[in-house]
Amino acid sequence: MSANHVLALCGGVGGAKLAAGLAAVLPPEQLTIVVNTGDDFEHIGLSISPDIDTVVYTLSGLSDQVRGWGVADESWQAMAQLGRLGEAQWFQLGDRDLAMHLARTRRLRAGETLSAITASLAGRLGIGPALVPMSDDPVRTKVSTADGELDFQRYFVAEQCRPVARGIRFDGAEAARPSPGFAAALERGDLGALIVCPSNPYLSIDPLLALPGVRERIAGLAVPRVAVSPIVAGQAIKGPTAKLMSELGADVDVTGVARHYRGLIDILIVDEADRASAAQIADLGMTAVVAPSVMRSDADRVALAAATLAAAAIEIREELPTAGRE
Ligand code: FO1
Repeated sequence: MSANHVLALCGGVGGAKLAAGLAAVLPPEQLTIVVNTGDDFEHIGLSISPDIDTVVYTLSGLSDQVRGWGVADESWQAMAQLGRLGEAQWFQLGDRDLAMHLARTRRLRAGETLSAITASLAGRLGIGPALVPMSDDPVRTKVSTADGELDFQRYFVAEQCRPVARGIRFDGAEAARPSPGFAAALERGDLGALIVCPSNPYLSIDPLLALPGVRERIAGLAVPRVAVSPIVAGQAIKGPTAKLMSELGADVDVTGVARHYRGLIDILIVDEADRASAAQIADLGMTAVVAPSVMRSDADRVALAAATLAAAAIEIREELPTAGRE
């Protein structure tokens, strides 16, 4: 048995792009994508799993690439009507996107697990690799700020990350179990690599690491463990990563990312712009591998996925899809 299975840990937008690249270059049975559910919440009676949605829409080609979340060619009739009826407007659900939340909510209420529902809905949209929530138990990210503790979506969407963050906790994580798919992937005999996608380390990857046993298991994995830095030249590629890192006292550069993943990661992929940090990353016990890390097109995603897998010594399909979409 060749050890070539790839386990990718992923949050929303940036992580989903690399996950799409990995899905393009690996046979589906060779890839498990585990997604953060710390952002999940209930809104107007519906169960929303934003990072799962972003990964599903990105891998199925349905995502709105400009907005970064939700479905392309969206309309907002239901939301407008809900507004007329006095329902909250701070979190927008498009008409097409609503279908996802309705289907998920109905099935959760009927007693199915989030894992089973995610696998089924992803399959319906033509996604091949295993797509797995980090847990079937509720874990809710809470951000402690100068204005008090905020539920994640209140902090992220309603407050646009404006309050200064003082700390983050993952409510429910101690009692939650890794989902069966996540736990099984960590124990696979044919596991060949762990990839940490360029998601926010604090908001998107830490919730997975907070699940009982996960951090210890990853720390003890004997396969190549590769993270892609979500910080390039001291700036976040997307979202509030840089602001949050600085508020939490971390260095806002690739060394800050390396320090955060110390003991869990062997190789950190950094952009050409951060080549000069290689020695400092080596001091933290990791090898820096330089590869273009800003994904603007489909071809960029494929190229970064190929570079990441090469760093992990995983062979990929010889014929790469190269068609780029800007
Ligand atoms: N992000 C926003 O900034 N505003 C929204 O109204 C919004 C709605 C939304 C609906 C469904 C969904 O799956 C995601 C949505 N997001 C929205 C994105 C999301 O809340 C965040 O980007 C992630 O939680 C962070 O990874």
